[in-house]
Amino acid sequence: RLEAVIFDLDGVITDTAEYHYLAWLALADGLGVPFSREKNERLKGVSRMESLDIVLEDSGLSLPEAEKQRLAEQKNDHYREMIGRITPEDLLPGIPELLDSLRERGILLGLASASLNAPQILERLGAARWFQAIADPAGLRKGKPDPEIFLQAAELLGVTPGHCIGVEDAAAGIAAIKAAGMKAVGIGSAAQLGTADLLVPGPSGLSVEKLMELIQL
Ligand code: B16
Ligand code: MG
Repeated sequence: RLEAVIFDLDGVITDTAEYHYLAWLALADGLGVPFSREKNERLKGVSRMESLDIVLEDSGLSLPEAEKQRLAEQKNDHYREMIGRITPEDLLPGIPELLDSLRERGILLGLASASLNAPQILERLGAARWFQAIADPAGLRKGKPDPEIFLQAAELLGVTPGHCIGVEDAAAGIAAIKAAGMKAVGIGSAAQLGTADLLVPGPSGLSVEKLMELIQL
């Protein structure tokens, strides 16, 4: 029986993935480092500092830690400027209906976002009211693809992973969900998320019925 659905935020509930891309692109341009949408795929679900390492990996630059912190902060300031304009209109199509109907069935909702900005984004979206638990990425030992963040969300909800579904737009996130022993729903394309148990192009392709079918215990 399905007891809980644990959602990723960026790219699943709202399209902040695009703002992350624009902020990293601006940073890379400023440094004269090549950056592409293809490379950006690898940053999805990955923490800020790890993302910076990926952005810099082929640059030949070897920067001191303090400089890397400064660059990460610069990217985050730019990103926060963009997310400051988010409104409830920025919930992805299908999300309000899906979250409402899951809650009507008594299914618990959790958030497993690697973003330290997630609480502010939820607030701006008016989406905090749907969630019974929000995992805290700041205290994690390992990020996605490690299952830790999904397991933490399940624990906070008081449910066992076998009764949970995770929803993700990132390859690292799908790997994390599977490693947690949950069913994985991918939002995106088979090229990136081929290992998901159910794949849809966007959240409007999901329904409570489709999700419940994934767990028939
Ligand atoms: P921040 P998610 C992730 O959020 C993003 O996908 C990833 O691109 C970003 O680097 C990470 O959050 C950290 O975000 O810089 O805001 O702390 O997809 O796990 O909701
Ligand atoms: Mg994501």
